[in-house]
Amino acid sequence: MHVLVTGGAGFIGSHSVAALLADGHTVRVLDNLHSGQAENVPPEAELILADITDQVAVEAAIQGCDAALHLAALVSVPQSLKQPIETFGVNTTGTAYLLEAARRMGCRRVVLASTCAVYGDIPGMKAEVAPLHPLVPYSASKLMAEELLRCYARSYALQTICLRYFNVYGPRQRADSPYSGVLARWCAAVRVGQPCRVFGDGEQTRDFVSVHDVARANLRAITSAAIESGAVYNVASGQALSLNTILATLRELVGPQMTREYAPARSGDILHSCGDSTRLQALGWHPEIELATGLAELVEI
Ligand code: UD2
Repeated sequence: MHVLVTGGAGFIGSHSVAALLADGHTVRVLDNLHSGQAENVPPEAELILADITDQVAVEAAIQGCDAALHLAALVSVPQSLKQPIETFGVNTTGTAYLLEAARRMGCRRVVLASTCAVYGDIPGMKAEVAPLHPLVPYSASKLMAEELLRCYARSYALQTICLRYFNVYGPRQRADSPYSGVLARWCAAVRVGQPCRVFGDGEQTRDFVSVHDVARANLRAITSAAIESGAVYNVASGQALSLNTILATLRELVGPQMTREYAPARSGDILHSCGDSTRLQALGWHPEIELATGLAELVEI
């Protein structure tokens, strides 16, 4: 297949590009390098430097592609509270441009990177049928993007699939911004002898899923004939771990030089998040990497 990966120079994108290439597909990347890096893109893939909100560029990029994996997005919860319009512009309008380009150019399938943040803070394990309760502009922007995919699946001959990732971590996740993911920030802090900063009391839980597992889920969503168009699938480990528990694991890995400091909780923060990925597992995908293994890989880098 010929596959377009938007955001393919980024964290999840570059791992997904590698997985697609290894499976024998031809890959084109569209990325504005806002948070991605050109050196993340394997030389076998074509890199187009453009913004997802550049309608003309998106249409040109998708030409000749059988499928698109749509990862280009602003992914930070706190950033979305400060910059809601930018978040809606990139995450929702950008998705509209991609879908329309896919329809016009005869691309057959679009896979969206959505998020468990659409479930909000309602307690309990989240299956795809759980009530939706987006709390912040980021989650609303992704839920609207999902609605656009469902609309295109119903209205046109386009297969669309939404993957709701839980907390993704792994190599190449940026650590250099206040908006970066927590495990990337902590591993970076450990490397330079700084304390790991915990927002809140550290008892909030997250379902951390390795980027390697996510890349395999993306590959499956792009290539599987059994996957249901118009549907949504959780991509989760199924295990909720508190930040304090993860810090204890990190300390076991790196030793007593790891220190921590507590700071006030972030506004918009969900307390507990854990996903049920039974639907995706029925298609043969399983989370394979335990958090301790994934953390060990991260601290070695
Ligand atoms: C992550 C994703 C988001 C979305 C969501 C779904 C990132 C950057 N964001 O948001 O796109 O998919 O998951 O749930 O990947 N924290 C600290 N110290 C730090 C940074 C964070 O204690 O230095 C806390 C933070 O307050 C939160 C938890 O760690 O309770 C996770 O924060 P995050 O920014 O890694 O991810 P989250 O869940 O806000």
